[in-house]
Amino acid sequence: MRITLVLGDITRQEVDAVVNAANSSLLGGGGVDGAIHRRGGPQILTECRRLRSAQLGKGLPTGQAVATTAGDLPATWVIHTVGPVHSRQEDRSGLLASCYRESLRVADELGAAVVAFPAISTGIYRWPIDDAARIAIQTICGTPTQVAEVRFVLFTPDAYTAFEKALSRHR
Ligand code: AR6
Repeated sequence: MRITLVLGDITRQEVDAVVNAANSSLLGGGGVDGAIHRRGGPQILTECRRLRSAQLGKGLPTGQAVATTAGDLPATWVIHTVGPVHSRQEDRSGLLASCYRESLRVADELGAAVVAFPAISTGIYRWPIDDAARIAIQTICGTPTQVAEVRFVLFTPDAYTAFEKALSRHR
């Protein structure tokens, strides 16, 4: 599997699947989630509502992932995952790792070859970027998958640099 880094907007990526840094409600929010629903159009929310009324009555638990259509995005699917809110009292890194692992598992189920990830939990959920980048890279590299390319789409130069560093440490 190839890992690539891009500085840019995840909603512009022509990939098989884009991962959404969602919340448990699956009904939208700010950050990546807001951008995906805005640019992807109402079809994504319709499918999220359907999931909520079917198997996800209590919402999507933190660390898990589920797929919907990508609506008007230049991708085929959106894989929604719920990152943990960062805490200084409690180590939630297992849940952050789980987001990456579970998203890859769903990507494999879909047959997605190229998958774009944001830096999950590093915005509204306040996870320090260097630590989040380390967890993301270690988990992706340590998870067996059929996905051919994982593309990290970083929104700021700082996030890009953090992922570059994490990747070079790992290689
Ligand atoms: N493309 C790529 N990365 C982006 C984009 C974009 N268009 N927009 C922001 N980022 P966040 P979280 C970066 O807040 O921390 C929502 O309300 C951003 O700079 O989107 O997991 C959900 O509904 C940051 O580095 O996700 C949840 O309630 C990273 O993406 C909550 O926010 C993640 O920031 C989830 O918070």
